[in-house]
Amino acid sequence: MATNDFLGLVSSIFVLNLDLASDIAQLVPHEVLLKLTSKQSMINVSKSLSGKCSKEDEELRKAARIVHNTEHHLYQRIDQLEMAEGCGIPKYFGGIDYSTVLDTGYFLIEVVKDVHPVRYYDNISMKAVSQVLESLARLNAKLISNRDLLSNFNDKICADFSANNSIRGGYGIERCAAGFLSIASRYPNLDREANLLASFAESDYPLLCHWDCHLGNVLWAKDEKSNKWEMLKIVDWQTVHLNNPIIDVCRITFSALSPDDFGQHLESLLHLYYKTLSENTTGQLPWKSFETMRKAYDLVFPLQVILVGYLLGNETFVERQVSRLTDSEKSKARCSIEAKLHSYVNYAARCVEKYYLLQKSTHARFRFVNECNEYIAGNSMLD
Ligand SMILES: *[C@@H]1O[C@H](CO)[C@@H](O)[C@H](O)[C@H]1NC(C)=O
Ligand SMILES: *[C@@H]1O[C@H](CO)[C@@H](O)[C@H](O)[C@H]1NC(C)=O
Ligand SMILES: *[C@@H]1O[C@H](CO)[C@@H](O)[C@H](O)[C@H]1NC(C)=O
Ligand SMILES: *[C@@H]1O[C@H](CO)[C@@H](O)[C@H](O)[C@H]1NC(C)=O
Ligand SMILES: CC(=O)N[C@H]1CO[C@H](CO)[C@@H](O)[C@@H]1O
Repeated sequence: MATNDFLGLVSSIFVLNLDLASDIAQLVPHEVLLKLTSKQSMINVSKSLSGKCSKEDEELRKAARIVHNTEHHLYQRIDQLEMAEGCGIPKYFGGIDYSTVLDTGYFLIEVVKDVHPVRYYDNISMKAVSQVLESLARLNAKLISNRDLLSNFNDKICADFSANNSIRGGYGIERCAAGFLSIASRYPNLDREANLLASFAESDYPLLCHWDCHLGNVLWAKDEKSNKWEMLKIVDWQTVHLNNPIIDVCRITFSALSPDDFGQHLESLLHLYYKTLSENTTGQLPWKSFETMRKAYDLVFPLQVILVGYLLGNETFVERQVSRLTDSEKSKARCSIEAKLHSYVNYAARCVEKYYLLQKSTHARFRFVNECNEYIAGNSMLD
């Protein structure tokens, strides 16, 4: 992972080779991955995106602290509970958070080998995507079995993130809900639909949600000869918090699968997720039945597409995705991205039509999606 392909936007990532005395060498790994986040890198990224540093240093330091600590604490806690295995989470070896030092925090996790760099034009196989769904389901199955653990997670890992999520405009459901309520107040004729969306898809109780579980935040292996994909680890847990876990299911299925696989295999993937979750826990699931979960997927899907999908319609974003390719590969990759965008905007529009619009006219459907896009574009939190 020591290549530029994996350099984080805000964090710096290094592979360290530890040269240790032989008695210690048995206890710690030879190689570790160091992920380091500093106040200054946060400021630099903010400047490079907006052309200026619009926020106060203090606020950026706070934001850096929160996102960094959130991920750090997740790895630490999962490791203490010996939950890394089977849940696709890298093993944790140590680190220091921002409570100890003011400007920089770091942590050490396992080095993952043979990672295949992915971009949005890649189609990850069904099998590899099902490994991600199983991992996410196992993680939450353990937390459902032990509700004390779940509240512990909330207090120890996500507390700052959840409580201070106004820093970048908030995340997930709360932000969406606020967004739709604001649509309702701005466009009285969309009042009913927007209010429906604001209260959308609540699960009976929230579980751990990665929130940014798109194909790029999963490390994959690919055997070029056999074209076999495999999930290695799920990374970049900076935005983990308690929320509707179906958000992760939406995000990974729509970003990673080819449009064909999405169309053909979505149902069986959702069944697999539900089965893994229900058969690995003794507690009560957040949904009454598979059908309730299935509906939650369709309710959450359009919002995920509105929040994330519009990136694929952005030329700058798409060109950045294809920049490493040769000219002939580029046009194929652009088509591949467009095909994905087309497939999930279409699915999202059908969900909107099915669940949110009383008036099932095409005009109403597109007006609604446009209104949402307009709102999100004006308040974008996705830098
Ligand atoms: C931030 O940017 C400055 C100047 O562009 C550079 O010297 C410095 O190394 C950067 N720091 C980090 C942590 O990225
Ligand atoms: C991904 O799959 C779609 C069909 O579902 C195909 O059109 C596209 O070319 C594929 N992309 C790549 C990079 O193979
Ligand atoms: C969880 O459930 C699946 C599907 O029912 C099963 O195959 C698996 O062995 C169970 N245990 C774990 C740890 O995934
Ligand atoms: C596309 O993204 C770039 C970079 O984030 C941004 O500057 C630009 O305004 C976006 N274009 C549109 C049409 O939203
Ligand atoms: C870094 C930071 O500002 N953390 C705050 C997040 O919110 C909690 C609860 O409101 C505060 O106690 C933390 O200080």
